[in-house]
Amino acid sequence: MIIQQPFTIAIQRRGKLRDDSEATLQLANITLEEDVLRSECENTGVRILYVRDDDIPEYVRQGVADFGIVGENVIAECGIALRIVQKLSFGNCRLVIAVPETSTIQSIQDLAGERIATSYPNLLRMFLQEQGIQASIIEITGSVEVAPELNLADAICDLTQSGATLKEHNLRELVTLYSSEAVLVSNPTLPVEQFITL
Ligand code: PRT
Ligand code: ZN
Repeated sequence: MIIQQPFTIAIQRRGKLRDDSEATLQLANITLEEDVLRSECENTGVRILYVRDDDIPEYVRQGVADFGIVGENVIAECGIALRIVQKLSFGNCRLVIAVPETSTIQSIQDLAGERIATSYPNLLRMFLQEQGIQASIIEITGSVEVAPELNLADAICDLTQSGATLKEHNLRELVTLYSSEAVLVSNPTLPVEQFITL
């Protein structure tokens, strides 16, 4: 990425995307600071906002940030229309439905009438609708993988990368709903080429 004029970019403050986001920006000579909410890079004049990943689409939609780096899964779930400027080849993961290893649920049709815990209710609802399956969506914000153990749900719909977490909780994958990676996004009205050349 070559910078044509300074801009504001929102990235994840802490979490799985932080290090790779930093490495991506470093390639454009943009340096980050630790444990701050915002900073301005001396080399380039680029302003950085350090936020929760879930808030990045809204920052970009509102124009508070010109660009953002976020998982496609977050954009798809919130439904905000953003331009994908570049796929970044990190943060790869899949949104899957998984069930306890001992469950009698063997196919997606067997999910009919069952309870599925997730932090991705919109993507799950769309998938179930497409498949013509009626199931209850139990919306929770974290630790989705323990929901079956607690008898809160019969299945989960959650992100997985290595699969280790599913295995730890004796869960087996039934189906992949969505494959995701981190992307550089902008507001659809932003004249991207005035700010950067890829
Ligand atoms: O605080 P903030 O809201 O910013 O962070 P967060 O906790 O919501 O997000 P974070 O840092 O966990 O993830 C940020 C983004 O990284 C996600 O939106 C995805 O785009 C991407 N990503 C890539 C992942 C994973 N891989 C991943 N493995 N997000 C979450 N996971 C979870 C997974 O659900 C499991 O619980 O990490 C755990 C380990 O996964 P396994 O399969 O490797 O065991
Ligand atoms: Zn988040």
